[in-house]
Amino acid sequence: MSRILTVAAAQLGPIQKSETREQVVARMIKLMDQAKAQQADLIVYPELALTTFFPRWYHEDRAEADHWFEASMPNPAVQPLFDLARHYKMGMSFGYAELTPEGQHFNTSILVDKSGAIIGKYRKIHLPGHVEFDPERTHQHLEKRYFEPGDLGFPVWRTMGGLIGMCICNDRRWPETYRVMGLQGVEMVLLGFNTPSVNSQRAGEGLEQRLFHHKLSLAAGAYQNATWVVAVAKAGDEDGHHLMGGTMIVDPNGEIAAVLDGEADGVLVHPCDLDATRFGKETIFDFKRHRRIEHYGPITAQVGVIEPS
Ligand code: ING
Repeated sequence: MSRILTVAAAQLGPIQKSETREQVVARMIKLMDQAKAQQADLIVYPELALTTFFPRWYHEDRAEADHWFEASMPNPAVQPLFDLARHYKMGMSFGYAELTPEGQHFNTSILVDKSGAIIGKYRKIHLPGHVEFDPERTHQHLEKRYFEPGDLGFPVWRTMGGLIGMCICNDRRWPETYRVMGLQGVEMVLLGFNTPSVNSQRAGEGLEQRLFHHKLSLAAGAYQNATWVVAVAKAGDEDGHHLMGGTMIVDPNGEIAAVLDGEADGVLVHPCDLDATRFGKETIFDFKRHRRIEHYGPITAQVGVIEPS
């Protein structure tokens, strides 16, 4: 049996500080048209898809960064995207900076079903980087300054004929991310990312090693939880700061099924058989048969390392 979900990974090239939401949405609509032409059921856009990766810019007063945030979703700037997705009967996911009515700031992604309804929301839990300006770094990565850790956990939703979850960028490096969704039976994890091509604290770590760790993290998460992983980049040079590409779709065996080359706007469409997750979930990663939770206590009992005395 096959349950095919045809997914379009919609990579965005660079978004400059000067670009408006309307200009970005117009680019996203062009990608949705391309996805429709290839019969995609679901389109996945990157992390912070509506703006430049603004956590690279330091503001003494954090409120000066609030203009990068969306105070409502949908809103007039993105409404054309929702309207077209509903017209195309296409599911959609994208990331954006969320400012809640209570004044909380999250790095968020949403899942929109084929009727255009927002059925899922995820708020980034693993925030990388730092809070204060760090002169030692070649560039700033101030996600801990501008966002709070997510407060929604790692949910999975039954939609589009399968079990779909989301995470965001740095989350993909943490096995707990995938396992919590794996324990809900996830069959496809959607994640957007904005990854600087160089390590701000280790000049020697460049694009090649960054891409290696990216693929390693996706393949491990997919294989160890028998799930598809759809990873979508915002890439290219944003105001002199380079973000890597690496948009790809990884199958439930941890194999890379499809890759999009380059750093420009583009769609990567692949028919994902959700039933390809069954073998792994029913054999080597049949959690209920193999896991030994009586030995896993430290994973949730402690945050950092406690070395033996
Ligand atoms: N970006 C990077 C990422 O996790 C990073 C930050 C890069 C952390 C490399 C560690 C190593 O891909 C975001 N936005 O999380």
